[in-house]
Amino acid sequence: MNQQPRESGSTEQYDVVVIGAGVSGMYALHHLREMGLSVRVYDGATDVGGTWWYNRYPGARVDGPGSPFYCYTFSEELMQEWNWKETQSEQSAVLEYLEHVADRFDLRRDIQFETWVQDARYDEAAQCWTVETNTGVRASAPFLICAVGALSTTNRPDIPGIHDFAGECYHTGSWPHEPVSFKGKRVAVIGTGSSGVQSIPEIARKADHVTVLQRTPQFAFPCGNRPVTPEDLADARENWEDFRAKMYAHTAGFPFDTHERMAMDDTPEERRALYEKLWQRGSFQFFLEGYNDIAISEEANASLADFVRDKIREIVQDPKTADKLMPDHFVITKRPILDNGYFESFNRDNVTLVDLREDPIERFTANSVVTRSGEHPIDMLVLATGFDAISGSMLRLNPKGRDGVTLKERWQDRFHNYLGLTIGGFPNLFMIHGPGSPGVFYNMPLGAERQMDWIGHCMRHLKEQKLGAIEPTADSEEAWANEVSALANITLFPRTDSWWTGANIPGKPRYFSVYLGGSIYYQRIYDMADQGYKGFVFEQARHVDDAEAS
Ligand code: N01
Repeated sequence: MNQQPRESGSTEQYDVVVIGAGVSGMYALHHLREMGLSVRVYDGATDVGGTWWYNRYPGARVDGPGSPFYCYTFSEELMQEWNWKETQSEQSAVLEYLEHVADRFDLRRDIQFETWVQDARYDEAAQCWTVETNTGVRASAPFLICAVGALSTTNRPDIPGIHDFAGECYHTGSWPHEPVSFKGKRVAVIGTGSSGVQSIPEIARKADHVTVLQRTPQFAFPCGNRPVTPEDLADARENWEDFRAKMYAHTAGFPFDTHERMAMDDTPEERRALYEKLWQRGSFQFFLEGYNDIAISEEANASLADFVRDKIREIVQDPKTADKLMPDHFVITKRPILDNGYFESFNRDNVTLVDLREDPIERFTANSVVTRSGEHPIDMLVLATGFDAISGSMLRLNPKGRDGVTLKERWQDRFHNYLGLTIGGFPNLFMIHGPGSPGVFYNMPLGAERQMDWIGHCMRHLKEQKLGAIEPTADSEEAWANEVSALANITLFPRTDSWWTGANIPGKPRYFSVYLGGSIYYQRIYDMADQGYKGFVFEQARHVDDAEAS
């Protein structure tokens, strides 16, 4: 294959088109170039970073198990030379790392920024995808990789009068690049998920007044940010091979030991002592080093939920406000949140909590939000209302597959896919972190690498066998859907409304679409490949001469 793009009429020709230059698209580009392929990446932003380019709201930082293991693993040199400063890195630090990766591997020369792919359609006769962009570019390639992000398409609630609001209005997921000043302003924040919980304490420190508009009270755990010490870095560097092997083996892709103990194996005193220790430590240790049945057993779940509710009561001084902040769903069945002084914010004089369950928003005016109990004058509205997650960015792209069938048509009732990578009727299209993959339940840079490595493996297979197209059968999609659901149904996750179940987007198919098998997933997808790509159908290459020439 050829690394040089070719021109055919006004259509640029590549071996692969990649949509998205975030964490996944950047690795896809690097890996495909290493395979000797010509690649073009399109991204609407002005630079690399994806979610880390867009989510620059105050307080944004890594809210999972953090540095130095939220990173790429494909290059040992990259690991050895990068100095992570904090365990829960700020957004700017993660973006700096990704910019460094782009520099180091000279990625930008094959990325076209400020370019939205508006149309992607499959040409059955030519066995290729053609994309058209808002800048008038038209490009074709046998393969299309959608690295469009699991948390990229913002959810903007359609509340009466919201477009009449004349003050400043920002969504946390597409925060301005220019500094936003809160000084002397009355700010309303809608949303108390990760973005709201991270930003509210920061905004409260600067604004005149903050009105928090809360629909669902949330469990949040101490962020536990601490410096990455020279000793931590030296340990990771010296033992990198061991750490990497552990990351590959761990269910969520981090180099930690999995704990086998169940909550009811311990006495109430022992449980409380463990929860207290983990609370003091902070970060995701609660879930990684706590009991292994919190997401499965109602009793175990209640023991942790009660502990966190007690903590909220201890922190929040006004009992009425504390009552409104009490979560009543199964703990961790909404994405766990790490906070940096969120509950403490409600002890400030300049923060008011509005419980939308008893006092819903009725409308916005030019300068206020009106809830059932009355009017709250505001100068700024912050929408921390999340994303049309997991499937939303694929649907926004809405590729057209065989017979011109759109993805919106194909995904009307559920997000049909096989192995979380491919979709029937959409040959040679691959998703990274799409529905049906471990995606958002896994270390995302590592997951992107592992999925992309499999996609590369699959492309090599097609070339070696002189095959022109691959897609899954309807039966294999159904079997995969059953496997995804069977795993989810062991847990309490499907029993809570969350962005994992699509409940945050009106009209979205409501089911838990993430594959919960963790690292087993990567074994499963290679098993399928070893069995001759079981579950897929192929077409012979119709343009063997072209394929040979390229
Ligand atoms: O979004 P969310 P997020 N009226 O969907 C509320 C990742 N992340 O941006 O719970 C009123 O969690 C909604 O209420 P409810 C992380 O994985 C990573 O905070 O649906 N309220 C909820 O409170 C995270 O989980 C980082 O009832 C409305 C909030 O808005 C994911 O992104 C940082 C509403 C949305 O919470 C999403 O987090 C931040 C309406 N009409 C996020 N519509 C990192 O640092 C929605 N809400 C890596």
